[in-house]
Amino acid sequence: MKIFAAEFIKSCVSPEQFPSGDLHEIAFVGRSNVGKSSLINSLLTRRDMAKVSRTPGKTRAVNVFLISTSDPDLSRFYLVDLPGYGFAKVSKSVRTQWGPLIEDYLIGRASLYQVVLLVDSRVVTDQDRQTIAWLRSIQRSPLVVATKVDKLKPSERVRALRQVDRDLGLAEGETVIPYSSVTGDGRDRLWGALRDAAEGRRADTLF
Ligand SMILES: Nc1nc2c(ncn2[C@@H]2O[C@H](COP(=O)(O)OP(=O)(O)OP(=O)(O)O)[C@@H](O)[C@H]2O)c(=O)[nH]1
Ligand SMILES: [Mg+2]
Repeated sequence: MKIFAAEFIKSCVSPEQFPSGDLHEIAFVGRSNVGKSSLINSLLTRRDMAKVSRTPGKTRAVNVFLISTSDPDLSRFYLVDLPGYGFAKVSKSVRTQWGPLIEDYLIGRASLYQVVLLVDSRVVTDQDRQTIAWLRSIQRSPLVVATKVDKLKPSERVRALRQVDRDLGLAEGETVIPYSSVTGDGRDRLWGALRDAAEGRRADTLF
């Protein structure tokens, strides 16, 4: 699959700024600093598409990118980078502004067809567990990606991924996709899963 174009469209701080809903969307959710923006760059093989920072709380708006690829199921779609949750250091007013924006977006967005939840492959937190429970409760069962696997020794990897699976209480048939934005490990698998989801969505619309 070739990525023909990847273009930053806009940064939204209120629902009126969300795109008109003319294309399907894939959104990336996860704790601050878990590696969402890095993963988006790695997935798109673009260095600086989404802004990455060592300081948690870098992404503060709903950032929308327009992607076109050679895959018929993913020929044109929006990729959405959401601000991270669980970053205590941002001011309370900023936090109360973020929460509802993300919640509104995830609950109400008709053109959103796949949520990708990122968790750190080395540690799943209570907030990650609450987030997956909440996503399930609003019928948005996510695709789960375990980030930063390059930080695990090869010998630790299988055990760590099993732990993530257990900690999140994944059901039969739900899997964790290991990913490293440093090595590109997991890129093909994640694209494959996104393609499968898009295919499923097309079948849904047809029947
Ligand atoms: N070793 C390693 N470091 C990573 C990986 N992905 C991200 N990082 C580092 O983790 C830090 C946070 O990455 P970001 O991509 O900005 O994280 P984010 O989830 O977008 O963070 P917020 O925008 O604050 O929500 C940066 O220092 C990255 O370089 C990875 O796969 N491996
Ligand atoms: Mg970010």
